[in-house]
Amino acid sequence: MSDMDEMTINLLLVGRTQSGKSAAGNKLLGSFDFDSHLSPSSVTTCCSLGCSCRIPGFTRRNGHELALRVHVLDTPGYPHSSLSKEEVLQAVKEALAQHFGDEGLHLVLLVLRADLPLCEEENDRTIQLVQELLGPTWKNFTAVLFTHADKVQEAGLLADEYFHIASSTLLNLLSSIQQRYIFIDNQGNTLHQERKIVLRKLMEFIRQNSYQVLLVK
Ligand SMILES: Nc1nc2c(ncn2[C@@H]2O[C@H](COP(=O)(O)OP(=O)(O)OP(=O)(O)O)[C@@H](O)[C@H]2O)c(=O)[nH]1
Ligand SMILES: [Mg+2]
Repeated sequence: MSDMDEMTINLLLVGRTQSGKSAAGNKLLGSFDFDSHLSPSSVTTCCSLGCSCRIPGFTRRNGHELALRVHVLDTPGYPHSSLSKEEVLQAVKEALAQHFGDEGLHLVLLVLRADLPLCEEENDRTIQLVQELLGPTWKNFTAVLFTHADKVQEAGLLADEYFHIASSTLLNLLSSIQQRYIFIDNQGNTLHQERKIVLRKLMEFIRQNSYQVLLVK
């Protein structure tokens, strides 16, 4: 909380390289802060913080109307095409301490491509990284952010059907984080209204977690 009439939410993006982390960060911020493009090598090689403009009258808390500010920490993917696991871990730990060391972290967004199967080996690697970053309470602060929702839609898959045929690895992951997930399409032009819907859903996850923050010093 940064002001009496304003709330700031601190978000961390993690996930495999080229999953759409930076594009998702831009969408959440309503900006183009992060370099995002198709590449046969990892684009993001260091952590960077993006801060949104103030969104007036976004939410209410204890009977008061509050504006919202969004802080997003974009990170190098893991596995990465040129950084080792230790290098990614070190970079993210330092950035977390630098940017969210005082205020804490509200939510980790584990970015997965909705159009690719989640396999056990990949999931184990990512979860291990998240655990090493955040400690044993990581599950309370993690939500899955599915990118490439446009591809799923193009394939004519509805949400029920998607989860009916999804891998057991994915279903187990979602169950372990109390079904906190959101689908986004980073491809088209982001409408202001669409961004608000995504942010409202994230705020709901944060509210359900009693606005707790994870201290990452
Ligand atoms: N169709 C579609 N393409 C997407 C979506 N999200 C990201 N992309 C594309 O995927 C590619 C990689 O996106 P990035 O945002 O750079 O992904 P990243 O995870 O930050 O990648 P690294 O920094 O290399 O680890 C880009 O060409 C994006 O346009 C999406 O929701 N739908
Ligand atoms: Mg990136």
